[in-house]
Amino acid sequence: MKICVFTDNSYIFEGFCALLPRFPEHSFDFFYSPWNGAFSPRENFRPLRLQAQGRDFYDSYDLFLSLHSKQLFPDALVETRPCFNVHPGLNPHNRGWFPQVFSILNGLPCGVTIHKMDAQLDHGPIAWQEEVPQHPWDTSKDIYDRILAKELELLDRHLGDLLTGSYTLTPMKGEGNINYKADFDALCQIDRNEPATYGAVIDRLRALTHAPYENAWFIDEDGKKVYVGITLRKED
Ligand code: 0FX
Repeated sequence: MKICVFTDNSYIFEGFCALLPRFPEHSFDFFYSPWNGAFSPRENFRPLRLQAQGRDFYDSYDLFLSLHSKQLFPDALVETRPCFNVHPGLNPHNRGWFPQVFSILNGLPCGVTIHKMDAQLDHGPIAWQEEVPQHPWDTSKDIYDRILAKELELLDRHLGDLLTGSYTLTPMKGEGNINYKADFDALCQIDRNEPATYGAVIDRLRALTHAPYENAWFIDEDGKKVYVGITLRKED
């Protein structure tokens, strides 16, 4: 089988590659987004704009995988070829951008979903999914690290099943909700005059604390951004 993998996440890429010696009968080609400055071309891992590809490219693979690819898979691809997405969220909850950030704020569950892709974002019947725990002392980074570990655990357990077609697809339980990058950007701007409970403030800062990123900010008297994060520690 010839498999085409699009990824923009180095941690998942490395973890996925570590599984491949178990599947010598299959061949894998890897691509990343041309605007992804974190990667540079190497053998079998090249930048490629998926939107610029056509039918010949689609037909040259048996299976397409998105491992945190920042590129939207074209409708013509997902509607005609088997495409699976490894998504860092528990569909249908908080589909889209940075699911765990929004789970901290709206209390919906988070986790990992491996699903067949259709033309909608993070949407389609589910092959495997698992929730990860979230606690009141977690930041976005704490939950995200758990999600990444769970993604590799599910891939370790199920990649063989995916490659042999040994899975059952289950429809999503409803359409859920969806968040976009603009929703995340709006959260980052803190209005110091906005009334809020301590609980809401702590949750907003937990959701936006994710080293090494500086997310939450307010503007000071000099018109400069001041970045804000939070530290939480539960007693032993
Ligand atoms: O690769 P990824 O973990 O995933 C994101 C989306 O959440 C996912 O739904 C989509 N399928 C995928 C293609 O893109 O994104 P990342 O590596 O850019 O960010 C990882 C985490 O880092 C994110 O969940 C929150 C945090 N982060 C990231 C950026 C860029 C921040 O807190 N601030 C930021 O500015």
